[in-house]
Amino acid sequence: MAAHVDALYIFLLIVTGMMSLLVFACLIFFAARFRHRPGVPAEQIEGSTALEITWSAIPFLIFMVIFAWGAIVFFKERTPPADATEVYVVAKQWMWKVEHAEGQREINELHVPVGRDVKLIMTSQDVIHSFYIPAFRIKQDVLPGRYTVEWFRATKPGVYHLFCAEYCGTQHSGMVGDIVVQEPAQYEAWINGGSTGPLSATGEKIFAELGCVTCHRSDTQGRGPNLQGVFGMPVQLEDGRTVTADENYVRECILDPGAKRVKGFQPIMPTFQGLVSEEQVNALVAYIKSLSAAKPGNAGEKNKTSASSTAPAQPNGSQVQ
Ligand code: HEC
Ligand SMILES: [Cu+2]
Repeated sequence: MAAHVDALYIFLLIVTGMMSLLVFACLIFFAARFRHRPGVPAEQIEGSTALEITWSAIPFLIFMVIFAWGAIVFFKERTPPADATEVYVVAKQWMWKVEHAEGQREINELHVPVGRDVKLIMTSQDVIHSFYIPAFRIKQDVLPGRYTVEWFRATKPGVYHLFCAEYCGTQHSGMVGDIVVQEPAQYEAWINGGSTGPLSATGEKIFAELGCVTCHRSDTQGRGPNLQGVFGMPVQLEDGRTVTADENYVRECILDPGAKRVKGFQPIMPTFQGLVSEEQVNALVAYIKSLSAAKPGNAGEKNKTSASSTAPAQPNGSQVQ
């Protein structure tokens, strides 16, 4: 995004610079030209409709250009491509914890391959932080209690600064890190070295350990909905609303199930607030996502690891109930 943001910014600088020059040039010229001279008294000149329309219409058009251009850049920056590689980020006072779908974890470092779209799914364990990579011109607040996302595609290998850009306590200024952009081959070697297995597989384990499986079975006999193919699909709620099962929805189902009850089920799902860490929630989200073909981005490799036996039902994301 850097080139787009910079182009807009340079345009703003040129426009405001030229306006300043124009204002000062007129100021100096008029002050000299119409000054009070002995025998020639300064006179007040008032009113010119043509002039007023001109200096309203031209700035209006310039502002609309800035508005449209800014909106285009903004929506591009705010909309992660559907097939982006997903990376989970958990912020805490005062560090960045990163977890890749492949299972690699790192602290205050984020390894990414050059030329690939990367989507960060971020949350905080305590206060508000902000994930800021100046070189990529992206910054996004990281909030406790929900996910926020941002995305980028690194175009040049190298090491780039990561800063926390939201004052978050005593050692806020030390909450920094490195974005390590590698050539694809180097990155493959890194991502495959010494990992604990895919994040979705970790999630599957937690899903069993916490007893989620007792209610959420892969057939229709469970007391809770079958979660196959749910992710990315619309869900009908008890109160009549329809919501999309995205990361924030799954997260809320786990931590505050009362907030959105699925239609046609007893409200028996207990809250897991306080029982699971942010990392465990991320793993559960990754697992539930892996049960669905709706996300082309990671469905591929994850389905192979955790949902191969139940895969056939998925392509049209068949809805539960
Ligand atoms: C006691 C049974 C029970 C347990 C244990 C349970 N759930 Fe649920 N879950 C339900 C029921 C019933 C619903 C549907 C009603 C509702 O939304 O509360 C549901 C809904 C959900 C949904 C929304 C599904 C949809 O179709 O939109 C998700 C996601 C979910 N649960 C995940 C989990 C996870 C993860 C765990 C384990 C940490 C878990 N559940 C444990 C019973 C359970
Ligand atoms: Cu911070």
